[in-house]
Amino acid sequence: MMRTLSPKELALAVDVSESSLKRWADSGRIRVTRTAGGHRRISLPEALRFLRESELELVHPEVLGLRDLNVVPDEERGAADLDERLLEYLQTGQTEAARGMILWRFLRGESAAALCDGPIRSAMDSVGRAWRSRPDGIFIEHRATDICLQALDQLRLLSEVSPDAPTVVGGAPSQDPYILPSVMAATALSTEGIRAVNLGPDTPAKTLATAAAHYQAPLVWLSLTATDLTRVAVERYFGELYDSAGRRLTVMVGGRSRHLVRQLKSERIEVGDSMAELLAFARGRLGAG
Ligand code: B12
Repeated sequence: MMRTLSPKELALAVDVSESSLKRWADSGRIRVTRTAGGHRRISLPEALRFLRESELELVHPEVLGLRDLNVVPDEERGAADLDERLLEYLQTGQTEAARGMILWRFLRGESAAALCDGPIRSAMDSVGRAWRSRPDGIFIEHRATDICLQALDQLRLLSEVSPDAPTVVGGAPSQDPYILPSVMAATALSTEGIRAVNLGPDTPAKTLATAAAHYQAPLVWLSLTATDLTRVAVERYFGELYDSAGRRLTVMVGGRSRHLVRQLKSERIEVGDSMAELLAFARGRLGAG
């Protein structure tokens, strides 16, 4: 069960009066449900949506159970070099600070897609360049990946997706071990209300086809990153995918090795460079604006 808040709790968290909060609820600025006894209740995702769209500061995040935010010090909130701070947290293994920074930026109004395409992508790029030159590079790379996964999972947990929303499925193909890009895809979609089922790395074509059929997915995403993927292997993968699912499947491909599909002529394969593009394409497919 998703946690709900009383107007009093949310008022306390953002440091406004309970009566202001009730007024906003009654005017429809905040969506509320009612308990059997008629008391207003606000779901946590709805409280966060309201916060993201308002100018209000979350003064007491612990009231909402978002303790990570307390580790973003006040002086950091105005800093111009937020992206560099995030890189430092990822490089030095400051898990709570990195999670707090990403959550704080999300609540300040940045989308998950923008956070993935911007600061997280560029930080992981820097982390990835260090592995050759430092003996501890691979350890840092694995640790940073896990910290990003924790931060993105947190955003996913805080999003609200209707159970009967259309479902987009995706993952990375066989022999591709990369976890983060597909978690980014799932996070970018679900934080915008699009249900996303992530099958993760090393997903056989038949499995992806089974999931697409199960959910009658209007779109499948495929993230290609592994350095040893070949054009032939990718073509074989698509062959199997279409054999199992039928050619009507619409697939959006992205990731560092996305060039491998360039030869694959099909109007049902779209290539994208970013989570923003995935989100825009998914919205178009779902007719969601
Ligand atoms: C973590 C990591 C690993 C980990 C992965 C852990 C895990 N389980 O996930 C492990 C240890 C497996 C690994 C191994 C290797 N790695 Co590595 N790895 C990385 C690193 C640091 C981060 C990867 C990551 O998660 N990136 C985060 C995502 C966000 O970045 P992204 O892929 O660019 O995604 C963006 C877009 O491409 C797009 N996108 C992604 N997917 C999709 C999907 C759709 C549909 C759309 C529209 C868009 C889209 O949106 C994203 C956000 O903007 C990268 C550095 C980097 N720059 O990414 C190196 C990197 C990819 N690895 C590299 C190398 C060389 C290797 C190894 C060969 C090292 C070795 N000798 O063992 C092996 C090869 C493994 C293999 N089979 O390919 C090189 C690749 C160089 C090249 N030739 O392209 C990189 C670039 C590092 C470097 N600069 O040298 N790696």
